[in-house]
Amino acid sequence: RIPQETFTYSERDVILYALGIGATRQDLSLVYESDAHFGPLPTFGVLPMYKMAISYDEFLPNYNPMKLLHGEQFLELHKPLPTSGTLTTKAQIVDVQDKGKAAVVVSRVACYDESGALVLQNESTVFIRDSGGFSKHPKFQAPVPAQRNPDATAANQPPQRAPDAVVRETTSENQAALYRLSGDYNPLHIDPQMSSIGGFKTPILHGLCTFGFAARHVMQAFGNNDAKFLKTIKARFTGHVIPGETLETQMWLEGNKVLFQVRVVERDSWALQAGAVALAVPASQA
Ligand code: HDC
Repeated sequence: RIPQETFTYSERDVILYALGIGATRQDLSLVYESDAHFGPLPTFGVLPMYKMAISYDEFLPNYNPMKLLHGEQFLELHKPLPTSGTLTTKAQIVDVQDKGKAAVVVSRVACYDESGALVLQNESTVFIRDSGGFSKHPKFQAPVPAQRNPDATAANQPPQRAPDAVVRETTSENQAALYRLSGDYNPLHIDPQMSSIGGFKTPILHGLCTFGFAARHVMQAFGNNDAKFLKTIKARFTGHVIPGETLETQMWLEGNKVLFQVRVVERDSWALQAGAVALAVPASQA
């Protein structure tokens, strides 16, 4: 277990996050505190995770933070997020897997409001290159993985038909420089000297920034920007994004889910796959 933390945020943080994931001055409900519908996008709920510090070097061999990539993200919302407030976060390691060349670690952060009610839960998977092989150690004991919500591990294979909705948006060359102010100060996203240790000549975009773009696209296309629309959201990061590249979110409405994936247009490569939003309120294709 990792110690309990608190996460306090203001309307300013809500606006900064929205700008970080590509909202503009026209998205008044996301960037203007006096708008009648002002409030955080549901994916604002990933931010308390950044306060938790896992000492990977205590249990992984050969750990180098520049070799860590965000692999997957799952967010489950139990209550709408207020426009400001304090959440208490409790974190735990859910699973550690040896992938041979890499280690995969899944951690969970649950957030409670001041009344003690569960507001949201995050599960974050990191993929740490060159940190695998530890299961061959004679003293290694495989951890018992914690139970997970089936939405967190769903394959979310999109159907064969053409997408029901597609949104294309070009990120800014300063996207990562702006997004990091929401709490992920990892040098991989800003410092070319550090990112090149991780194999990227140019610093790459935060996975959760791409995740936020995609969530905003799904909310626009199917959710009428209603924050209550989203119950859970999950995705796997399958390729990096360079700030300034164009993201194309492809979406399919399938029962109570919107399946989605994100393509980098310039390189025709996947950034995010196996994505799904489980709906709390029925979709109305906007
Ligand atoms: O998919 C490859 C890749 O490059 N993905 C993109 C990664 C990326 O750009 N992420 C976003 C930017 S990094 C970031 O935002 C960091 C951030 O600052 C800090 C994280 C914050 C966390 C929250 C705070 C707590 C790559 C390299 C990930 C994998 O590709 P390959 O090496 O080709 O893997 P492959 O051979 O296909 O598979 C090997 C085994 O690993 C599993 N796997 C693959 N991709 C995974 C993954 N598991 C989880 N997540 C992924 N994305 C495969 O299933 C396979 O397992 P098995 O052998 O058991 O089938």
